[in-house]
Order: sequence, then C-alpha cells, then structure tokens
Amino acid sequence: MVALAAASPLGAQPAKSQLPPTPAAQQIFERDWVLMNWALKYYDADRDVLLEPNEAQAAAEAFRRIADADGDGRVTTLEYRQARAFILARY
Ligand SMILES: [Ca+2]
Ligand SMILES: [Ca+2]
Repeated sequence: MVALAAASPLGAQPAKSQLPPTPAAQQIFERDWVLMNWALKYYDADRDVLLEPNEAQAAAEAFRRIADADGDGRVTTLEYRQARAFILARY
C-alpha cells in the first residue's frame, strides 16, 4: 500500500476571509458578573455599558493573559478561579 495523502487536491470549499467573533468570549462575561464588571470597566471601548463581540474578544484575551499562570495557552478551572479572585481583590 502507498500513502497518497500529499497528492490530494484542495477541496471546493471557499476560503473564509475572516473568522466570526467567538460567542464563547461573550459567554465568559455573561456568566460571571465579576468578570463582566471588569470587562466593562476596561474594555467597553464605546462606553455604552454593553460588551460587544469585539470588546468581549479583547477582554477575553486580556483575561487569558492574566489567568494563564503557567502559560500553556489554556485556562484551567483552578486558573480561572485564581484570576477571578485576583480581579475581585484588585479591581
Ligand atoms: Ca460597548
Ligand atoms: Ca494554563
């Protein structure tokens, strides 16, 4: 048997020019008022007291930088709790 994986042509699917904003970013804040207050305070760029998808995205990225203590790119439940406590105490 011969593997021909490298020879397969590209599929007919159109390339996506951009990714849609992840709803997950907003859910993080809708679920937790501590994080929502923090996000609105620092990332509500247009000051309408609503966290639009782009603002939620920026806030989620900032939160991940704060929370991901071991820098593996993932926020575990423990890291999430510690970051939430940190934000609650400091902001
Ligand atoms: Ca806003
Ligand atoms: Ca981590």
